[in-house]
Amino acid sequence: MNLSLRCAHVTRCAAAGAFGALLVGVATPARAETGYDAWLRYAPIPTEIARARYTSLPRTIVLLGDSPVLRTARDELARGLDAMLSEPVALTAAIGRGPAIVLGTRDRALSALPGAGVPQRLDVDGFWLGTSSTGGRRLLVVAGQNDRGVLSGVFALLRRIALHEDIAQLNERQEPAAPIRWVNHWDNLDGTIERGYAGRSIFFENGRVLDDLTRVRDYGRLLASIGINGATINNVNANAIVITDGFIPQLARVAEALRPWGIALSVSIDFSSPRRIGGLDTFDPLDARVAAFWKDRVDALYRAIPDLGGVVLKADSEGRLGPSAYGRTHADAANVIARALAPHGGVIFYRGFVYDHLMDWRNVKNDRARAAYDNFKALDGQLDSNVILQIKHGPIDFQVREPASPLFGALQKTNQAIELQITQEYLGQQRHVCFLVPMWKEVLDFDMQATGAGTPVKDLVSGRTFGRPVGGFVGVSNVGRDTNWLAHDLAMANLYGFGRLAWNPSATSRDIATDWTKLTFGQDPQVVDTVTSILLDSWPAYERYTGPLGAGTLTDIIGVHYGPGIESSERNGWGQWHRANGTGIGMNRTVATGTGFVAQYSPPVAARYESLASTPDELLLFFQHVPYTHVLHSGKTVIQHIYDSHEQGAQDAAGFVERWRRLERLIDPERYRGVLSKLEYQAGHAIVWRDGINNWFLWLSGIPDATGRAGRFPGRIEAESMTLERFSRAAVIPWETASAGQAATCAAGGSCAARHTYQGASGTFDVAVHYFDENDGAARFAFSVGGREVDSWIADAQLGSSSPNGHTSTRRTVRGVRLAPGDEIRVEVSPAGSDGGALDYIELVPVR
Ligand code: GCV
Repeated sequence: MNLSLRCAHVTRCAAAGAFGALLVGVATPARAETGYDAWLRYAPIPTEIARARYTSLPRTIVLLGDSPVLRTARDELARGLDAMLSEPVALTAAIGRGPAIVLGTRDRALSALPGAGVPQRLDVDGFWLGTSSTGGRRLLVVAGQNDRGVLSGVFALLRRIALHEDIAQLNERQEPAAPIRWVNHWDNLDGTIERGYAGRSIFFENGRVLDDLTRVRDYGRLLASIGINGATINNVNANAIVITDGFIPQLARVAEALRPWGIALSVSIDFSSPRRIGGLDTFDPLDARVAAFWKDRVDALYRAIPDLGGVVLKADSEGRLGPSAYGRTHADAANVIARALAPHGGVIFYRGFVYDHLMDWRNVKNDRARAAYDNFKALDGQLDSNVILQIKHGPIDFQVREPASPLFGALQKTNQAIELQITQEYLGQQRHVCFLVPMWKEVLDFDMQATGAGTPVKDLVSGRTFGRPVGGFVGVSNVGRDTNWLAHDLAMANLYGFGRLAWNPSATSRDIATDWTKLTFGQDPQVVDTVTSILLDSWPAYERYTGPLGAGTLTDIIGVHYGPGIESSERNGWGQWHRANGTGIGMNRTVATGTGFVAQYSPPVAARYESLASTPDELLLFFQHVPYTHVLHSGKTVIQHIYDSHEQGAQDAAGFVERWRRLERLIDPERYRGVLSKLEYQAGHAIVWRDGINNWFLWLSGIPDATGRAGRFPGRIEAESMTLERFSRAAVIPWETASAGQAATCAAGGSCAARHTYQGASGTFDVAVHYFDENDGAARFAFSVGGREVDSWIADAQLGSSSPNGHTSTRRTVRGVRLAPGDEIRVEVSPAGSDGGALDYIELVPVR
């Protein structure tokens, strides 16, 4: 340990010496609550709790051994204790006579403290937290199976303290469910992120690794605190350059930033690299020159990064080149690279996300859901032992609800990892709150009945069921440069939850949500109840207003995957079909009359999905095509369920705003306001979804809503029916994403205005102004009543599109507007850039 350096980084240095104590309070910059520290805020513990629970906690940390990860563990513990308990701690390298917290690997702890109860065995990365009074001293021991285990143990201890738990009598042994707990990033070398919604890459810019890797180190800290042990930093749609001699030193810098946190770096590779960067005329995996190329590149990677985790490969999918170019199998492709990695102890994640995106949609027997199984089932047993098949959790692509991929249950001699998407690509893109842990758990807990009952997905992927040497969990985590990492403070619960589940997939959604809330927002019971319940209600709400009954997320699947775009799924080769027509909806995937996908499940599971009677309502349209009048187990018809669900979902989203508002004085103003504006936006966009989908099904089915709500909008005044100054009327595409299919657009230059003279009874109203916030400019909107401007705003959001449609459709509510007969309501729009400042409607909602 370089003591002079250490002193430079601490706020108080009282004593130093070879084995002497160094009293430190590790500097914790006082930060505003920006969300940057996420769940590692280490908020000060109230004095009465600190006195009651932590007075006897030793203030000396003894580190047995030395390594970058062990030093990180010691420093993190010092940092956390100093921040939470406001007392400096002493750091030493030897156990003295006084009380101490002892950190070390199990082997070292066992030999230094033979009677302390350290377990003889621990699984890889596991740890033990225990208290002992060996030799009359009070000791708290954090023993790890390895250095990473020590670090995880330290974070577990800090979490207990941050949660105000009693730690007087610790005897806790924890081992992760699986050796693979990795994140993937879809970052491009130019700094953009595919499906990233929180700013540019924290790793890359302009074709290089960023000079300042502070954020990477801080991200490593977040990941380590939840037990993640690997990170792939570049897009699976990989740039071949990453493994060139010119680029590898840059990767090494990222590896260096992550190493102290016990996170192994890995890279996505391009299968055609031998041809693109290797000077060969082929990338045929069975060509000896290609094998030599991979060996050369992998050796070069390991020379620079000896602890590289491995590589990730997307091949023969969505236009990426793969072994099919030479008539070779995926096993040929995976194994040629696996053999180059094996001498270094590296692994290759071969993605199971292989499908034909140019499928003939007219053939009703075609089915994208079949692809993963059809491509890989026959290869079971042919993949080398350091190949891991990385399988998306459902058979399509991270839709709002999918059944578990049948491939999980079909492989007995292949290592697997489940791929979960933390990034909310189809689930609101971190503008909508959608806590994904309950959705993931449905899949992880699902019993595939691979060899009879008792083979849940979580045991298959961890390798437990069939005794595979390696397996686990991969989360696609597209954090960005936004201060709070994922743009929405509540979205961080998904990153946290992924780590907790990868460590222990049996943890409950409620426990994860509660812990995250307490760590992120504090312990006030009202805050904890409210935030936890919003999280737990959020996925069901999102499902209700976007795609109930297993039809998929009814979004624009050939665009940005965000707002409604129901017909975009149909009549193209991408295969996310819902097959809605005038009489019914759903993909018939049965064996008897459909695509036969159901047969990919084990017989008992297949039997459940084959029969209309036993298919659960929530997955009905994934497996069956039914008439709109089909009666669900709930007793409702399918069409009425669609109408009701969308009404309910929009109400749920509105309810989140009301629930959050009650926390105003209980949460710091920065995060309170940040989340509030996101929730208000979400409530407006949920209405866009509700109206788009209900109008579309009302039109297509011709069956009215029994409650009379679908298609009826009391208080709504269409922009195109207002008195328009310089506005033009324009059709919106797709039609269902604008009220009455049209908008008033201000493309004429200068300002445009829409006027309406109120003729109803006097009263107070919340007035919703519904407009389109396009990417390509920043239109100014002003709302006036009787010549007085009541509200104004700039529409400058980045919603993924520069046209009026379901992505850009946005609602602004002007609250508490007094209206009397004859009052003129005026919306004025001043476009800037090419944003046409389109207005859809205003809606008057009486305030009771
Ligand atoms: C990185 C979906 C996404 C793509 C993604 C792909 C994949 O198709 O929309 O952005 O590509 O999945 O997982 O490879």
